[in-house]
Amino acid sequence: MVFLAALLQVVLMSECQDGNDCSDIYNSGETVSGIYPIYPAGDVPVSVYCQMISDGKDEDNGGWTVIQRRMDGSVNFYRPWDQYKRGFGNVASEYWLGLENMYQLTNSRKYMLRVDLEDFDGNKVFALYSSFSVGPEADGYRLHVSGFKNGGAGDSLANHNDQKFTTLDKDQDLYDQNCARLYLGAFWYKKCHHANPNGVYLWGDDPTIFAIGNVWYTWKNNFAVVNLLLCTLISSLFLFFFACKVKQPFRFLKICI
Ligand SMILES: [Ca+2]
Repeated sequence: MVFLAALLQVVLMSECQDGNDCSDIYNSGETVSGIYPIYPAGDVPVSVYCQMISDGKDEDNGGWTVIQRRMDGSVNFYRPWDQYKRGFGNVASEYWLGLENMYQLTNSRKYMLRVDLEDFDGNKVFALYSSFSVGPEADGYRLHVSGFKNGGAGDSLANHNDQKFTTLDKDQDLYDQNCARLYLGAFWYKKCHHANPNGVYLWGDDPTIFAIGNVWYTWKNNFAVVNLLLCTLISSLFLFFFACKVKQPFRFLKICI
């Protein structure tokens, strides 16, 4: 009886509480994409865009938490450390969820990461990583990403694995200058990047500009293949989504390596 009462309490609590992330919200019956509150740290709500997929392949279906998105150049992403830590932008359009929120989420559950990319001609590709986590601030919010599967984009994050996060005012990269200042973004730079999704929104191709745009180095560079919808999950309950819908041309040059 005591056991049943405890079980009932757990069930009632799970039904009454909002989810820690979009997968919880999806599993509670909300299957419409939109803005929802999530609780990365368990108490303080954070607004986020949930990409809900219920009519795709089994591996795509679920609630995906968008942690970064570029889509119209409406938000300036060249910002200092405290803003990348806390998060900024507009959850209805372009935003960064915040490193602390990413740490809190990925510290408590196992997540996969999906990077969706689209160019100005409407070509869409993605990269999928079966494991994604961000370390604590004390360790520079270090990136841990592995288990790459190609959705046509190629693997431009391997170069960034195990790197600390660098912003214009906090240089934690391995280059002798500040990569964020050199390439007008903020990221888990190494020396400096193969991917620069927080770079400048360029609105079109400009061959005179080098590496400051939303670069995904491996796309269309003989590394990318087909398998556009390939996607596997660790668990249907724990999905993670890194929407980087970068509607601008990509640069295919290796930088500072
Ligand atoms: Ca440096």
